[in-house]
Amino acid sequence: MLIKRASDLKYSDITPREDYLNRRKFLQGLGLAGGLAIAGKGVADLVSPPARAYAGTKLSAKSPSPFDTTEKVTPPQVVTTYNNYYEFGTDKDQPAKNAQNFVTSPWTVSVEGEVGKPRKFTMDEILKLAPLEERIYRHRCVEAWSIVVPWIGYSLSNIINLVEPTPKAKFVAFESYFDRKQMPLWSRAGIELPYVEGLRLDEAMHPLTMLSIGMYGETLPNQDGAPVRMTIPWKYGFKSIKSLVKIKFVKDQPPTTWNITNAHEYGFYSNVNPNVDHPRWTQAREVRLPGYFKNTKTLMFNGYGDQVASLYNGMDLKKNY
Ligand SMILES: Nc1nc2c(c(=O)[nH]1)N[C@H]1C(S)=C(S)[C@@H](COP(=O)(O)O)O[C@H]1N2
Ligand SMILES: [Mo]
Repeated sequence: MLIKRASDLKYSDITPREDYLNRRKFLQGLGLAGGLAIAGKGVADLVSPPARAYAGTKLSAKSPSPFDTTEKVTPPQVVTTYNNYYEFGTDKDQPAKNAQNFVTSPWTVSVEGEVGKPRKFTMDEILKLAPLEERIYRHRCVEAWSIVVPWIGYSLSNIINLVEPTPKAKFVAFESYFDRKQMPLWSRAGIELPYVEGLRLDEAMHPLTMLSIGMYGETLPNQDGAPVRMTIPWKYGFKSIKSLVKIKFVKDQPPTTWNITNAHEYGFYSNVNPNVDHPRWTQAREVRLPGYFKNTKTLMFNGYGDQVASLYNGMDLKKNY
């Protein structure tokens, strides 16, 4: 989110990745890839990020899904090493390294607030609550890069229906796990923690709104939000909150991390919208990873307009960004 940078860098979001890849290419060119040891301190670290930066448990899930995009799936090596998870560092390659020992078991998710049947779910209960589905979604970060990921999970509506929201429930507030000890870089994140997000109840009930517990056939790696996260494919990536511990039904629009951090740049809705530029860069195009250039056209609602546009009938989406 580049909150630390004052200057208007059009490709600011891409540069770190280019540097990273060029650095890797350079080292590969020298024949140093594949974990070959060389004298320089820390270099092995740069050349050989593990092919899979996690050891997941296999999950079987129903596929294909009617929600699948037919676009090419992004290699898992990219999705597991190029992350935004500020609690574990603000550089893209930091979460894969710093979240490796993050303890995600035991884990409970508290579902509370304006509901008839509040309760805490263990991960075991969440795993068995509804049939697991694999859904290949486009995922578009507000920084103008995008990936295509086979997530595993199910519609959040399965949980919402179980807890029976009261008529007062108009919004859903989400909260991430936060632990200063396990997340020592927290003080440098530049955002208030715990990370919080929110949806309108009808957005949360939409079948595309997914509670994800895995990807690429396995449980989630820590850096991608283990053990359970949200995936909301028509909104910018920051709405898809990781390592969920609380889901609270509320009357009023809840605060959201990036809106708290910089209300001028990040709104509550944050629907992917090529017609509303970010104050510091265009949103009309994106970099499809692993790529270098913003040469992929960004689609309204990230291409999910047929399914979600009606949620916003009569709303000015330039004002409600
Ligand atoms: N708790 C938490 N959730 C988070 C973030 C974060 O920093 N902390 N980053 C968000 C942003 S900006 C994006 S783009 C996605 C990235 O998900 P990915 O790393 O699995 O691609 O996670 C979102 N969820
Ligand atoms: Mo993002």
